Amino acid sequence: MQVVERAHQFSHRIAIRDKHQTYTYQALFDKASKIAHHLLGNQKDLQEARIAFLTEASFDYTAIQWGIWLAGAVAVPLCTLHPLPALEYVIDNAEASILIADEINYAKLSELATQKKIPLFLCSAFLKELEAKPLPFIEDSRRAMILYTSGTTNLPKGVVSTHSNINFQIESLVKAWQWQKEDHIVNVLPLHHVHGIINVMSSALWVGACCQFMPKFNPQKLWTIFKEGNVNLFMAVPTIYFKLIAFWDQSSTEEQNKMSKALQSFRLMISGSAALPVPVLEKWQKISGHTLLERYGMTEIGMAISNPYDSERRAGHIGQPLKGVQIRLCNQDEIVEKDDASGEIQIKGPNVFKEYWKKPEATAEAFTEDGWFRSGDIAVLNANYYKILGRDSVDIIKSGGYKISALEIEDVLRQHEAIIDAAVVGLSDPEWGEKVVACILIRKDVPFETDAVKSWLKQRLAVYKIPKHFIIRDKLPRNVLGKVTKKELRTWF
Ligand code: MLC
Ligand code: AMP
Repeated sequence: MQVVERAHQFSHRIAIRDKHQTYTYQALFDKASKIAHHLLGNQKDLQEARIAFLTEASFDYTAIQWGIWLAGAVAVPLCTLHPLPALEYVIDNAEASILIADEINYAKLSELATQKKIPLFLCSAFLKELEAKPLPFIEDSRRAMILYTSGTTNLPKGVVSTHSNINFQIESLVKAWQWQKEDHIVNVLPLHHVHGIINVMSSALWVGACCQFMPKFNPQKLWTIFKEGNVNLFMAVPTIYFKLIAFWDQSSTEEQNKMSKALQSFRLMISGSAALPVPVLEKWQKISGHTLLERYGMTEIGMAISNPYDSERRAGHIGQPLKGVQIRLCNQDEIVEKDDASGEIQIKGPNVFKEYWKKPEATAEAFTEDGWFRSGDIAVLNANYYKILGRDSVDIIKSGGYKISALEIEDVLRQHEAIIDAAVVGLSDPEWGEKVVACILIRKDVPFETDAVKSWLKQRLAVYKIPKHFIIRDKLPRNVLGKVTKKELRTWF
């Protein structure tokens, strides 16, 4: 919880700018303490109770996260894009005992909260002054946050990080990317994943910098913010750079000049969460004069590998291990010793998560016998720089930076009355990195209409998981064991 404790060093500096106003570190800490007192009620320490919260990216989001930590509880940020069944899954799985929502999202949770008899607080309820009692002392080894991530199982798993994991994850980035209190970053990323939470928001707040929230990414509005001249640091997924480039391309020459000029004063621009295509890096270089710094991470480990801040940033490569993080490549349990030979990236270090929530078997499977975390990403070491080659599972798709499980989508598709069977794959795509597509087998006696199926899916899955294309076939490609051969399926599209 060092990020919260450090706030006292920067009391009068601006911590957050959201759509309403700016807030100092003092205001942030005061609000967080007030929330902690409300949550504690008569208790001395919430003892790692899970508190799930649904708010847009704002001052309230940060104050709630800090308030939960100050009260000794575990923060479970919910995704504002999720439909009710997906939110319910997280709330149930995390066994949340308290829910919090802002005004925009309160109605979405209220029926669920009543049904489950879980108290639901509205952010504004925390305004009332309460008697300030001492707050609990929180050991760094305690659980701090659960983020849900899709994997090779059909339902997302809760990744539990301790305070000590989070402290390390933030501090390693602060050092590697030379964060300074004069920095001002605009955060356009969702706040239920490490990229937005750790790399952007928490790193800024660690050093006394300003984090400006833009809750819904919009290329035009983001270019306007860049042109205002306050922001000097930016981090995003490759799809966002792709969309910024598309907007720049369709602007007038005069406007393009203004946009490019605005980027000249930036200190640093970073890309991650998915492979940065070299043409995007090169085009951004032309537009902005900046070579994007590409880095590699994962919900379970925060960031692990990064191109250097002040020496060569190599296109198509993710760089070198961050200080204090150990990396090795393994091929079928053999450690890869030779350059140019590929293997799975395995990670060890204080950044690595504690466990998958209530899933001891999945946790054990995720580690080797000698304690290295298996990422599932295949890489090679090329003259001192790691390069990602792919993933060991065809069932994991990365679209616009979101990790998506093909199995989860297939399971939901099979529940549709017109669908007998389904297989989902990711197709390489310049905008999204990978695009979700589905091959389905349909019943002859039930009418089938793609748009209707998409609307039906939107009630059950986050919008970014909805397949962009469907093809209808009589059978799926299968191997002799009856398993769908997804590599072959890809060629059908
Ligand atoms: C939106 N859409 C997507 C999508 N996002 N489709 C596929 N993949 C996505 N990621 C669809 C919508 O469903 C909609 O479809 C259409 O695109 C327009 O929606 P939108 O909401 O206007 O899109 P936009 O705001 O432009 O969103 C794009 C985006 C967003 C790139 C800003 O996807 C995003 O915020 N991605 C970041 C995810 C992230 O933070 N990942 C980090 C995970 S942590 P339709 O059909 O309705 O028009 C991690 C570790 C690490 O990976 O290393 O960092
Ligand atoms: P998530 O589980 O959402 O945290 O996503 C983590 C995954 O994103 C990693 O396992 C990688 O597959 C992918 N990823 C993150 N950064 C990069 C990168 N720079 N290049 C390629 N893949 C990346």
